[in-house]
Amino acid sequence: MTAFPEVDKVCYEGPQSKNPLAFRWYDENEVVEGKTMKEHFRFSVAYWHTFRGTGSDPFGPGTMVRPWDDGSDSLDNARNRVCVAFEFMEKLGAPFYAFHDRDVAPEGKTLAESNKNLDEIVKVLKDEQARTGIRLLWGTANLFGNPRYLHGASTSCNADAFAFAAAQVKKCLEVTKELGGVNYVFWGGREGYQNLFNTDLKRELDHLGRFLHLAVDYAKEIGFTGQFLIEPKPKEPTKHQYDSDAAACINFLRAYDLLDHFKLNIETNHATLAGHTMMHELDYAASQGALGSIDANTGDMLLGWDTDQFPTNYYLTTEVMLILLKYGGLAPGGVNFDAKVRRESFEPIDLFYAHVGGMDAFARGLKIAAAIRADGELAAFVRDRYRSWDTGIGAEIEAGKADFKTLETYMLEKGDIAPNQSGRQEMLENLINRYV
Ligand code: XUL
Ligand code: CO
Repeated sequence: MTAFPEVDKVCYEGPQSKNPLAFRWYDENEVVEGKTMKEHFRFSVAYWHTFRGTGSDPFGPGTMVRPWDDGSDSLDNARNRVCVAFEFMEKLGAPFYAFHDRDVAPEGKTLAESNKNLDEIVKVLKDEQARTGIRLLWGTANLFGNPRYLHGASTSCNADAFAFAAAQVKKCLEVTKELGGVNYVFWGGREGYQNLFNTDLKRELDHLGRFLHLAVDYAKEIGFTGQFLIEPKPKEPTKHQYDSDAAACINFLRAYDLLDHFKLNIETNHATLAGHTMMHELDYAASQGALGSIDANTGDMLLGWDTDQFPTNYYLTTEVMLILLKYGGLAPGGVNFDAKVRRESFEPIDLFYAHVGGMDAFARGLKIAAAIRADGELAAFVRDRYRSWDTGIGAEIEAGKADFKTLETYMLEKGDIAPNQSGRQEMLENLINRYV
C-alpha cells in the first residue's frame, strides 16, 4: 500500500529542471563551505502540520483530503499514519522529523492511558526509524491543546496543571530519549497572559523557571543528552507570551540560571510577529551562543497572525544562511518545516510541492550566501566599517584599558571625533541583489 503513488523519490535534477517534484538546488551530496547540503540543513518534517493538519480555520472545518486517515482517534489509525509519514519523508529525502506527543498518539481518558497509547506508537516510530534511517530532530509535549491548560501549563494559577504538565514532559523526555531524539523543544504554548489584572506575573515566571529546572534534572537522571531548546513567540495564543523573542528568552534563561542548558529554536513567523526579522533573531541568539535550531516557515506581511507558510523567498533564505554560515551552522539543531499547506491546497501531492519548494529555497539561499562570502566584498566592508576599533583608542577600549577619565583626556586633546563615513546601505542592498 502506498499513500503517494504518484511520487517515487524526489531527486536533484538541477536548475534547468521544470519538474515540480524534483529539486533544482537541493543536492544533498553537494559540498558547500566544507559540508554537504544534507549536513548544513538537517531538514525535518513537522508531524503536526503535515500529518495532523486538517486545514480547518475559525470559519470552517478541515479541507484536507487524506485517504489513508480514517479521521478517528484510534491506535490503528495512529499506527497507519506513522507508516504514511515515513513513506512521505523517505520519498522526500528528509533526514529528520519532529513531533508533539499528542500528534503521534491519541490522548487517553487518563494520564496512564495516554502514556500507554504513546508507548504503542513509539514502537512503530522506532521500527520505521530503523527501517529508513530517518531520525528524530526533536520531541515536545503539547501543553496547550487540552482545556486543562486553559490558564497555561507551568505558569497556570492551578498547581495541578503544573503537575500534569510535569508528568507529560517526563514521559515525553523518556520517549524522545528512547527514539534517539537529538533535541527537546519547549514552546510556551499558553505560558503567558491575557490580562495582568488577574495575573501574578512574577510568580508565573518563577514557576516557569522551576519547571525547566525540573526538566533539566530529570534529563540528567535518565541520561537524556539531547539539546534543550526554547522557541520564542510573542503572542498567539495568549496576548503576551513570556518567551516573546530571543532577547526575552535569553534574559529569562540567564535570570533563572538555565542558560547552560538551553538554546533557542528560532521560527521565522514568530520573529516577524515580534516585530523583528528572522535575521535579527538568529544573529541575536547566535551572538549570545544560544542559536540551537530553526523552525522554518514564513508569515504573510498583510496578515497579522501566525500563518506558518512554506518559505519560498530566496532573499529570506539568503539572510538565514548568511547568519548560519557566519556562526558555523546548527547541529545538533536542524531546519524544521513548521509550515502548513494552505487550506486550498488540499491534495496529498501538495505536501510534496510545499516541502520540495522549501528545501530548494534554503539550498538556493545557501549557495547565494556562500557566493557572497567567497567574494568577500560584504565582509570587507563590515570589517572596514569598524576599523577604528582595531588600533588606537578603539583597541584600548575593547581591551578594557580605558576609563571615563582617560577617554575625557583623549577627547579634550583631540577636540572632536574622526569624521563618520557613509553606511552605504543602498550600495550593499544592491550588492546582495547581484547574487540573489
Ligand atoms: C506554534 C509552534 C509550535 C512549536 C512546537 O506556533 O511553532 O508548533 O514549534 O510546539
Ligand atoms: Co514552531
